[in-house]
Amino acid sequence: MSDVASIDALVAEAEARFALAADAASLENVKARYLGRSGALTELLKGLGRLAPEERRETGGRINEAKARIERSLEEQRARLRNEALEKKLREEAIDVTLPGRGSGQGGLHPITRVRVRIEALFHSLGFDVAEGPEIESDFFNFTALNMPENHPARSMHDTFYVEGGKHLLRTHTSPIQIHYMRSHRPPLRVLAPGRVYRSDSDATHSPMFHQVEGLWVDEGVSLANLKGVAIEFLQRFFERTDLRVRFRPSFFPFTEPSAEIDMSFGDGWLEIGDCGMVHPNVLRHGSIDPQRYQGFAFGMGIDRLAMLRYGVDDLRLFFQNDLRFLRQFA
Ligand code: 2U9
Repeated sequence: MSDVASIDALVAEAEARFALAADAASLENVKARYLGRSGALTELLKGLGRLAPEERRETGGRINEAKARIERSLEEQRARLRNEALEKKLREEAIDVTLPGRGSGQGGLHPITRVRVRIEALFHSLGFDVAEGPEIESDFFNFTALNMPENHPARSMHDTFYVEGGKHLLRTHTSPIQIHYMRSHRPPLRVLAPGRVYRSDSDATHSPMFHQVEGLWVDEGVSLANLKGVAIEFLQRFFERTDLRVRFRPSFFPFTEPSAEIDMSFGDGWLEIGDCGMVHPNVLRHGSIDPQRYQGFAFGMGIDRLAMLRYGVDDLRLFFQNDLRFLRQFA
């Protein structure tokens, strides 16, 4: 069993089997048959004891040589399997760097954003600060501070989304921003308050979420004349028409007294574009401002409506459908 021919045959058999192994696990399994504790070589070495000393040394040498050849073959086959695995991984994860890219669009500002930024810039040039506030407001800041106490009928004209039992709500106008601003700034103050507002209302000209911009100017001796001056200046600049005429129609809002609606000339007629008035003394008081010493005017406009007029869009909903064919026209 331990003659030259059978040892060579054993080595050849091991080499052949190693070469057939398809993966590392089966190669290590095959290895055990030859090099393991009860493998073929170990069995051969055990048999040495039965041989004469002279023969034992020679056969022992051949067995060790065979062991070295088998180990070398094992190492080669391990390397082969490592290479095959790597080649496979490289093939599967190949990236064709010559393919044309998908392209990355430039992007652009939403038309509502463009109009808001334009309004902010115009008022900034008239000395107005721009302020923001939370979209979830307390009942107090959205209504009570604006001279609409509990059960005031004007509250029901705002189709309000209430959250968590009625103490908080999605703001129905941006006016609470100015209440916060008055409480944290001393007059004289000029502030613009743009932002998203919410009312449960939906058709071609009403969206449950829309955008308002309001302005507030508080100082000693501020009058309706200042209000008219600012409104006319803004509208003429916004629509880039120095011949634009502006008309004030008496109206009513709980937070202003007197109050007016602002119309601008449009073709042969008039178009309502905003609302305004002198800030009600109760509202100044809620803003920690002494109405005996200070007066103020306030105004409000719909940003979406200004955008529809500026861009000639006839359906408000187009602004909120995120159809790129529509949006790309403004980029
Ligand atoms: C404070 C005091 C007064 C802001 C004003 C309006 C009139 C108004 C509408 C315009 C069209 C809402 O977007 S719209 O639907 N705006 O009716 N807002 S005066 O008055 C204020 C604001 C804040 C502290």
